[in-house]
Amino acid sequence: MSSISTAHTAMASLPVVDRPPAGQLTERTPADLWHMARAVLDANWSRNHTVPSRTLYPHQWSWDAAFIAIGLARIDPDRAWHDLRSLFLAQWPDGRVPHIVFDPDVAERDYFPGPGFWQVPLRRPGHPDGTGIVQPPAHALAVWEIYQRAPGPQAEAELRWFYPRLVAAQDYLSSCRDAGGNGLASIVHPWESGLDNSPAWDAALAAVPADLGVLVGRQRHDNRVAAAAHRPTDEDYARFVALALGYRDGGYRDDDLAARHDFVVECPTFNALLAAAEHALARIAAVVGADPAVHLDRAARITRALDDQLWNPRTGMYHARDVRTGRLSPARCVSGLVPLILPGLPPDRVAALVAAAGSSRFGLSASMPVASYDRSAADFDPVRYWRGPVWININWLLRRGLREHGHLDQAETLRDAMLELVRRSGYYEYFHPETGDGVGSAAFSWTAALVLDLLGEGEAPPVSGPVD
Ligand code: 9WN
Repeated sequence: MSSISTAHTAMASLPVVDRPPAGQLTERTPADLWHMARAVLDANWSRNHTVPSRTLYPHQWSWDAAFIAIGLARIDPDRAWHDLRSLFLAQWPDGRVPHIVFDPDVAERDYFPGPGFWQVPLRRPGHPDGTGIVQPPAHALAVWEIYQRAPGPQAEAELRWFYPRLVAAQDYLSSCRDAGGNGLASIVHPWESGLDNSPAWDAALAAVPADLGVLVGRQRHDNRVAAAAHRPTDEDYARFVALALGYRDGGYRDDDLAARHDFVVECPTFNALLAAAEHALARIAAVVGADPAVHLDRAARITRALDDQLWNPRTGMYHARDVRTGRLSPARCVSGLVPLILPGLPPDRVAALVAAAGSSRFGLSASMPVASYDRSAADFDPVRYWRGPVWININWLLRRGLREHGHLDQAETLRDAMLELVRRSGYYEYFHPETGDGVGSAAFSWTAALVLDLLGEGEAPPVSGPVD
């Protein structure tokens, strides 16, 4: 596997240290961070893909793969292409990209729910097994990023391989998953959001029975390798399992979802990434000789639908919408700020989202990135995942949004805050929003990958508007 040459690669490898002695913390230079990030990604490489974490997540995850590829593109574009391709080998004939692609060498007991639970019926000979649910469509964005790092004939061949697959994935989400009939994609499970345990789902989940009986005879794996206080409660896990079983036992069908399924929700981050993917596809189309206009049109329509359906003028941010009741979730979650990544957003929305990110509710400052949930909420929880902690992937997206709309100073503040966090604490899965301590998995791939991307940035101009 080839490696791009950078000044960084010549330096000696540093050991990956999860939590080094305090004296070493202030000594970490950007070059140290670069080496440590590479070491995390190397240690998490498994045959043809990168696992998010050796302990908690021993398979390949969908949106993780996109973020990981963006970082790999900074050090080894071949490996980035290879990693992302292995995810798409598990794409379903209907276009959906599974949220997990299972490594056949990992035992069923080492992750729950594994392939035996999902019983995916549509196996293609020679293709890996995955789940039947999806995750946010960040892949077109990743494909365009890798291409930009190392353009050329080989990268163009990759674009030609990915383009029809990415289009099929978008078609699936935009048609089969438009359960509300309003131009937005619905998720059928909190796991599909990637922000699994966010308070954004609480209102919709309240209608799903928490029958602990579904956990009998099934062993949670996450609680065995991570602190229970950091993970979803058993009640929520029972709901997660029941929803997955319901969708599975319905044959993973998407017809009449709002009537048949217990959780059908439009998520602002998911739909923002759906629209951002169309912007990326427009750029890819221009290289592979397809029509960019179709994608720009779709991007504009999704952006309009998102703004029409999910904006709450009272809070000045976007909220998840329960398709079954038509109600917006009352919770102010970071998922409602991510539409900032969209070029076509009305200026007043941009101003409100930037203000919310910098407000005491989300707390962007020179020393701390944006929290995942409203810090002033009574149920704000600094360690339970997605209910308060800081995540690097979401902040990376927010920074992209700030740059997109010309808020370059805040974007730099956010970059510095992210780098400071990993310098102090290491490449954790997420971070305590007050102390900055690392929480969750210690050597987490997307944190390392996106920091590589931040460190590798030159003086490039702000990212992407739509193609001209
Ligand atoms: C379930 C792998 C994934 C991320 C999600 C994160 C977490 C899994 C879990 O880990 O979800 O898919 O068991 O909690 O919430 O965003 O993709 O890193």
